[in-house]
Formats: sequence, C-alpha cells, structure tokens
Amino acid sequence: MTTLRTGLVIRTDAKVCHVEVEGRVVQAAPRGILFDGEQKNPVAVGDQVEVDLETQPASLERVLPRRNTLSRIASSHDPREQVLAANIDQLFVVASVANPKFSSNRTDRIIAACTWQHIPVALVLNKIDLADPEDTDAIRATYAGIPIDVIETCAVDGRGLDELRRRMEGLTSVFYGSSGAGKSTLLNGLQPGLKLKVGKISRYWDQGKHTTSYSQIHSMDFGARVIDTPGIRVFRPFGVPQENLRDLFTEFARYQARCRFSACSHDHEPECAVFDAVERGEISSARYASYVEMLDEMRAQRPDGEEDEGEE
Ligand SMILES: Nc1nc2c(ncn2[C@@H]2O[C@H](COP(=O)(O)OP(=O)(O)O)[C@@H](O)[C@H]2O)c(=O)[nH]1
Ligand SMILES: [Mg+2]
Ligand SMILES: [Zn+2]
Repeated sequence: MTTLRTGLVIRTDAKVCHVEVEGRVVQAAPRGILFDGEQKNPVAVGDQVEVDLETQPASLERVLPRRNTLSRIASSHDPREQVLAANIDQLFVVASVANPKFSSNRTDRIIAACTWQHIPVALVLNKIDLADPEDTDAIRATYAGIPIDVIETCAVDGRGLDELRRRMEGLTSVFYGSSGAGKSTLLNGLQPGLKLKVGKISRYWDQGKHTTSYSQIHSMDFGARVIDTPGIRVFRPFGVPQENLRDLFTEFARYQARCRFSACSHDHEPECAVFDAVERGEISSARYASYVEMLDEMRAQRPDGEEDEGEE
C-alpha cells in the first residue's frame, strides 16, 4: 500500500511538476491519464495535488478540487483552457505608465478574467519615477472609478513596497503584467535576497526582454506567497459566455438598465445608455474599446492576435 501525500505545485515544466510536500520540494511526473481531460495543462501552479513518493520519479496522482483558476483560451489556434494559476487570493496587475507604455487593453482583459472568477484585483503602477504625473493621474482616475485600487510603486527606490507587503501578507497573490513592467524587480525589492533574474529593456522593441517563461510560486519571509507569471500578450478569458462579458465591465452596470434593449450589447444597438455615457466621458473610452474588442473576438470565435511572449 502506498501512501499518497498532499502537496502544493510551485512550478510546472514540460514533463515534471515541482511540488512542495512536507517542507521540501520534489519533482513529480503527472500520470498520463491526467492529460485525457479538456484542459491544455491538467496541473497548474497553485494546485493542491496528491503525490506518490515511492515511485521513481515521484508520481503526481491527482489534482484536488480547485477554489478558482486564472484561465485563458490557450491560443488563437487552440481553444482549450490553459490554467495559469489555481487557488489564488488576489491578483496584482503590474504595469508601468511609460517604458513600456501603459496598455488599457491588456489591463482590462485580465481584470475581466478576475471579475469572472471573483478574484480580487488591484493595479500596481510601477516605475512611477519614469512617469509623467498627468498620465498617472488619468490612469488612476479611470481605474479608481471602477473601482479598482491603484498602488504606485518604484521598485528601484522602494516607494510603495510597504503598502504592497501589507496587502500581500498571509495571502497567495499573482503578479501579472507585461514583460518589462518590473515584476521581478518588485519581488526582489519586496524580499531582498530572492535574486530573481531581471531583464534588460530591449531598445529595439521598446519592451522588456523575456526572462520568466513559466509561472512560479515564491514564498516570502513576511508570510506571503506570490505567483510570478510570464508575459502574455493576449489574455482571452476562458469560459465566459458572450452575453456575460458586459457584466465584467462593472462600471456599465449603473447605465445598462436604461438601454432600450435589456440584452443590449452596447456596441450597435440604438438608444444605448452605455454608449451615451462613453460619449459624455463618464465611462472611459479606452475601457469601452477593450470591451468591444473582446466582444468582437468572441463573436468571431476565431480569436486573432499575437502569440505569447513566452513558451510556457
Ligand atoms: N526606473 C525604474 N526601472 C525599473 C523599475 N522597476 C523595474 N525597472 C527596470 O525595468 C526592467 C525590467 O524589469 P523586470 O523586473 O525584469 O520586469 P519583468 O519582466 O516584469 O519581470 C529592468 O531593467 C529593471 O531594472 C522602477 O520602478 N523604476
Ligand atoms: Mg520577470
Ligand atoms: Zn447598451
């Protein structure tokens, strides 16, 4: 009789998972049968799993039920669910105002995914030292109005890190953002000694060089776990029915009862109260543009877009 032990998946590679079990990290190979399901990756970072340590290598036998998942459509050629992380308490969208330039589209996609899964989300505006204060204020105003908390940080001088630590204590958080936004530098700043590799900004693309190609959980001495995710160019939330997308842009809610059609999709119908609010400047036009792009993508059911930055 073998005894199965329960552990936490802290990293997944192509063939093997790194599992924290009874205070140490073992490499375990998922059983073949786990790959028979609908998901592209049956095991994700953050999963609680059962492992058999008596086989060589250790065998990952079972994934325990998940509390939530951060899932996207794998790619434009693969409609399956790709789970980026499981069992998470909150997500921080890490972005910079400039270098690289802030992208509302990228931000709004991940916010929609978190809203769908009821995962609390906050926006970290890093590299505040490089930002034009007017641009920062505009972004803050847009997201504060949703409402989403905005935390300004500078990973190189330490500004905002105490607040971030306070918010992370006792929880498992995901850091999500473009490559080059400063996620690794922030994590190193939050816990000196972590020594994560930091990428140089490539001038040619004006974008960070890719240095993190898989998700990984780091345990912080101040009592927090954080999942560092690779840069993903296009996040298409998995499993969201088209008619539910509008509810993931929560600032539409107070207007949409006044649309002429109760099932208004807010993009072509007459007498649309949401569209009117965009025209009056009460709803951010950048947020509205993100919504329309995601809606078009769902309607086409053949999502276009660029590929990932990382190979995962
Ligand atoms: N000026 C400035 N540079 C930063 C800041 N945070 C990170 N960087 C730089 O931005 C580049 C990319 O950082 P990195 O942590 O690798 O980004 P990641 O891809 O999100 O992990 C590196 O050259 C960092 O030194 C910041 O707050 N201010
Ligand atoms: Mg990184
Ligand atoms: Zn409408």
